[in-house]
Amino acid sequence: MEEFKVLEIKTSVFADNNIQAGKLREELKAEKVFLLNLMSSPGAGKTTTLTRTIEALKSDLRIGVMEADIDSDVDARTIQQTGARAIQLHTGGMCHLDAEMTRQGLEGLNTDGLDLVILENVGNLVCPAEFDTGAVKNAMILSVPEGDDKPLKYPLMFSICDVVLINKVDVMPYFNFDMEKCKANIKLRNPKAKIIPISALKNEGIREWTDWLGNAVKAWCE
Ligand SMILES: Nc1nc2c(ncn2[C@@H]2O[C@H](COP(=O)(O)OP(=O)(O)OP(=O)(O)O)[C@@H](O)[C@H]2O)c(=O)[nH]1
Ligand SMILES: [Mg+2]
Repeated sequence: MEEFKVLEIKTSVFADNNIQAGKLREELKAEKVFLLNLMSSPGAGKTTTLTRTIEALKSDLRIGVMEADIDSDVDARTIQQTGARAIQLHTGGMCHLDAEMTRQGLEGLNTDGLDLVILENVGNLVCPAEFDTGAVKNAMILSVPEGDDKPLKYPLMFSICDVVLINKVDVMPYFNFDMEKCKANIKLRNPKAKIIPISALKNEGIREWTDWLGNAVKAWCE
């Protein structure tokens, strides 16, 4: 199997990240490549969910993954085992990616022949929400052990996401987590957000998520 690259990416020299992000989206549209920005706090289940997502979609879509972390290459190694094209991005201590860093990652990954690229952003509920990466859609994972009040505490993150996956529903009996309250808290921040409860570990709820993602990719690439 092909070895993946580890790329040190540098923060933007451009003053206006929003302009760079808009340009990147236009280029992705022209190339018919769909970029998903996946965010969560550390350990909510991004890599596990990505593994399930690739398993479900790899017969229909050619998929690449950019694993962004401050250090290590464990996530790219995990993703590479699925057969998807993978790259590990090191952010030089930054807790988020901006559009220029995302562009560097896409160049390092090489998007030729890909339909879907997923960026696993740095685990954090604050900084990644503040920077448009140029992605077509934003998704986030909130996991049950984090608590149903997180949409109230981290409003920006919930307000910018098109989809919120509520992961680790298999451990709900062990936590004081009220699913209906959590959904209401998300809707308070973002009435349009699609909310999908899943267990990435048990492979539950993944079909609804991958149907949503597959349809979004098709609509973008038409
Ligand atoms: N019980 C349970 N555990 C899960 C589930 N999904 C992930 N985990 C576990 O949660 C831990 C973290 O999962 P990862 O997929 O590495 O989470 P991550 O968000 O990629 O973590 P970082 O990249 O470090 O931020 C691992 O021990 C997983 O096995 C789930 O649905 N249920
Ligand atoms: Mg991970």
